Amino acid sequence: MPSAKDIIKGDRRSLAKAITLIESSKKEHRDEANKLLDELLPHSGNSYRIGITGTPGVGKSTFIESFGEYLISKGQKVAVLAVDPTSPKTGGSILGDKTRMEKLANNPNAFVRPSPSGGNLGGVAQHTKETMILCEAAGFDTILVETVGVGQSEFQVSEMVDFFMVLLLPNAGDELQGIKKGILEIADSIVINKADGKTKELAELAKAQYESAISLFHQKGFWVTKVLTISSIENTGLDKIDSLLNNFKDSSIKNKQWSQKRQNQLINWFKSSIDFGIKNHIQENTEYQKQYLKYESDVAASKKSPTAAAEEVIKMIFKS
Ligand SMILES: Nc1nc2c(ncn2[C@@H]2O[C@H](COP(=O)(O)OP(=O)(O)O)[C@@H](O)[C@H]2O)c(=O)[nH]1
Ligand SMILES: [Mg+2]
Repeated sequence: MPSAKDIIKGDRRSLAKAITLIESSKKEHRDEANKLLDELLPHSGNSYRIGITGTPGVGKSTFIESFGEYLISKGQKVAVLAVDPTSPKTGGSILGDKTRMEKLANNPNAFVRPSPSGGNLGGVAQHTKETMILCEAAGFDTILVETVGVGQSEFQVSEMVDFFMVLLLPNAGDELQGIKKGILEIADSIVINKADGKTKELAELAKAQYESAISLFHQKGFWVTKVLTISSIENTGLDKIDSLLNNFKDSSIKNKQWSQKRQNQLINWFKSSIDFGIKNHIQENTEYQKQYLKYESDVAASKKSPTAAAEEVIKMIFKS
């Protein structure tokens, strides 16, 4: 079993092993993982947690590689995690092969961990929160979490990070339609990628359009969503993102929102652990699983109301 001491020392093998424990659904592994998390929690909290979303092909992985290298060149250690629930249709990764980010992964100051495979969104998001704690204890300064718009993944990621960024393509008209309702409202910044070559002008145009779109919705609190243009292949605009992130953090601390958000992250983690724990409990026990599936088919056939069925399942668990 990997030790907390080795993880704090920054030993990558121990960190990788600990993450594997976290991702395991075996009871004894969960127990070990929880023990490690308890030991490491006091050593966590010192990173900047950044969520990055956007439709496939917008350039999330390319951006993360470029920006990761940029931060490392400034002396940081960068961890990259992904929330990529396995698609039930394809059974494969939605974020794409590039989530492996070979260039960055070979950098000694980077740690790239692809999404656990075969998981549902709840489980994947749960493991990512825990993995984030391990990475912080191991001394990473920035944690970049990549996700796509599958199910509620963007919303789940936005609840586990300090700063949430939406990457867009330079054709605003089309893109505005593809974005899930509410995403722009929760974005701390909108970043228009591919502001290079033939699409450079289009990107500037899109920036103006998004700025006026943003001015239409009510912004509460200390921060107004910022729109930036970058090129992840030409590495332009990365410095603007860096200073934006620093401004956000300063202003968030000054307005007493930083620690408030961290507290909310912990509470969300606690709540989702209860949901996740109950689901796990059902899955682990063959008798419960059998009963659960029976209720599910009764619900599907309208033989039982979903509320009544859920209550009976909960009663069944608590009786034991
Ligand atoms: N011109 C241009 N192409 C880019 C840029 N960033 C990414 N790409 C290309 O867009 C495609 C999708 O990039 P990828 O990072 O895999 O997108 P993801 O699906 O959002 O992770 C690849 O062919 C990239 O080379 C950029 O800033 N400019
Ligand atoms: Mg990708």
